[in-house]
Amino acid sequence: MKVLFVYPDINIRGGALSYHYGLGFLSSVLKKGGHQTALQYLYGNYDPKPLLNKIEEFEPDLIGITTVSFQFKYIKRLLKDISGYGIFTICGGPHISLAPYELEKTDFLNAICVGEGEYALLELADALENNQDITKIKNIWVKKDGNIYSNPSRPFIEDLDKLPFVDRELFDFQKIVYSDYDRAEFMSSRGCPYSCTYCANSGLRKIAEGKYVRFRSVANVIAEIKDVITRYKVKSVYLNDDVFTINKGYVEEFCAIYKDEIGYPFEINTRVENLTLEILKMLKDAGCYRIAMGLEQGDEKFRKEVLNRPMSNQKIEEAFALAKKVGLKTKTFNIVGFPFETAGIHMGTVNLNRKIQPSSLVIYIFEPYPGTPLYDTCVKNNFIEKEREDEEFVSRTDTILKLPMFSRKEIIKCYRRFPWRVYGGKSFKRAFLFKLYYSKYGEILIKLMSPFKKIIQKFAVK
Ligand code: B12
Ligand code: SF4
Repeated sequence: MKVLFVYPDINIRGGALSYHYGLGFLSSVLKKGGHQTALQYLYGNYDPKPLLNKIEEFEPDLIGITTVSFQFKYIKRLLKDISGYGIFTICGGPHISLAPYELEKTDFLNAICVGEGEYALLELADALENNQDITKIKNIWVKKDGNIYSNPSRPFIEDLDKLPFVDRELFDFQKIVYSDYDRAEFMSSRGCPYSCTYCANSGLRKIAEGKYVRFRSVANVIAEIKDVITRYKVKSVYLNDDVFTINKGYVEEFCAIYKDEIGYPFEINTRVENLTLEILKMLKDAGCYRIAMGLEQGDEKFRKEVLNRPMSNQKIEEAFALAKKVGLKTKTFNIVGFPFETAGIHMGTVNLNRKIQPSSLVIYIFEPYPGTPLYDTCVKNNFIEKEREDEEFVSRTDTILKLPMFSRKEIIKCYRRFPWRVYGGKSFKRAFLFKLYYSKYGEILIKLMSPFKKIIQKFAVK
């Protein structure tokens, strides 16, 4: 059977193309099962034409679309635009897994996958190909003759090593690497042990039985990195796990083997609670050049009570100081525009970043994801402006919330001024470049400057 995957990445901020591990896994498993796969990557402004052309050319029997909440408004339009072909459609991914009620409400959508899709989609493709019953496949919900067949979930995949490596060929992977400073991305785990109220992990962990946080074996990850760096031109590696350092023994084993067998500079995501001088030294010694940590909000009480992130400011400062001590670059992730936040509370985020002086930072405007506690808070308090939900704007640069305590205008102002407030008077080049990046014209500038972005990045975060 021919399966066409769709990766909608519409109106997303930044100049890099991205790989999608979820689709990569699905494609590998389907190919192994004897099916053919192809991809339509939709980037930039909404435009269904490339997808329509791909359908004409590939003639798929099944169309599988991956969903994040922000893209779902475009997905509904796409489903309508391709409905004339009468091809079986299925959506999967974090949004639909946490908002399965969309199946009933969405026209031209035949099925959804709740949770992990590898074995479920394979069973569906096999069943469709052989004209068998498709209404009893675990993780797959089907809409048929006006009925919804909602099936139970299968347990989380226990042994990730049993899965094939992701299908990098499904994408133009070399182009993705080039667009991301010659960096190739990998994931050594699935799941996160924490439950921050704004994050999809808080809901995803509940949708199936079994162990949620799982790591692949170090040998399996190293073998994949070796395979990728041999086949593609890559200069550095990004381990994009939610939290790479959960297990000290794993980090130790990984660093020892990585240093010997790979040796490329690499970057990870981590949490301040996991960081000790010992772990940081191991990472540095193995070639890690930067660690990225979610700071998200700098007011300790707010962070604990509203976001369920109980780490203290002191712990955050210590972790960043230790990282600097061992010579690692740092990056903070920050959010503005949470429910119950005010411009004054947001200044806590500014002040903490100002103290830490990370090598680089990311700020975005809060987006409520269905299926998370903070989304429910927004609904309960009537904070979501329903009429603005389908409005077109670049993701995370605007808000659909109407907060009595923090106006939309103020949120956008705080978002744009953030880098200057953090770096102003401390690091002129960072203040200037990040200010440009987050300015009103940032999106256009990113596009114009993309041929020079490697030079700019070097200059900005050195
Ligand atoms: C790596 C990552 C990225 C990378 C790569 C993109 C990607 N999705 O792979 C980058 C940096 C580019 C990125 C960008 C964004 N991300 Co992101 N990202 C992640 C992260 C950390 C890991 C994703 C992953 O690889 N998981 C492992 C794979 C195996 O799981 P999976 O992708 O969910 O796929 C499985 C199932 O969902 C299912 N499935 C998925 N798609 C489909 C399709 C079909 C047809 C079927 C049958 C099944 C199926 O089967 C897959 C295999 O089991 C997650 C957090 C997380 N822990 O999941 C956030 C996460 C997915 N990102 C999120 C967001 C919001 C974004 C952005 C919108 C941010 C922005 N504004 O720029 C963009 C959107 C990009 C896009 N168009 O999808 C949110 C989504 C929440 C939501 N409800 O919308 C998450 C969950 C983090 C969070 N804060 O909660 N992201
Ligand atoms: S630590 Fe990060 S990935 Fe884990 S639940 Fe919190 S925000 Fe999500």
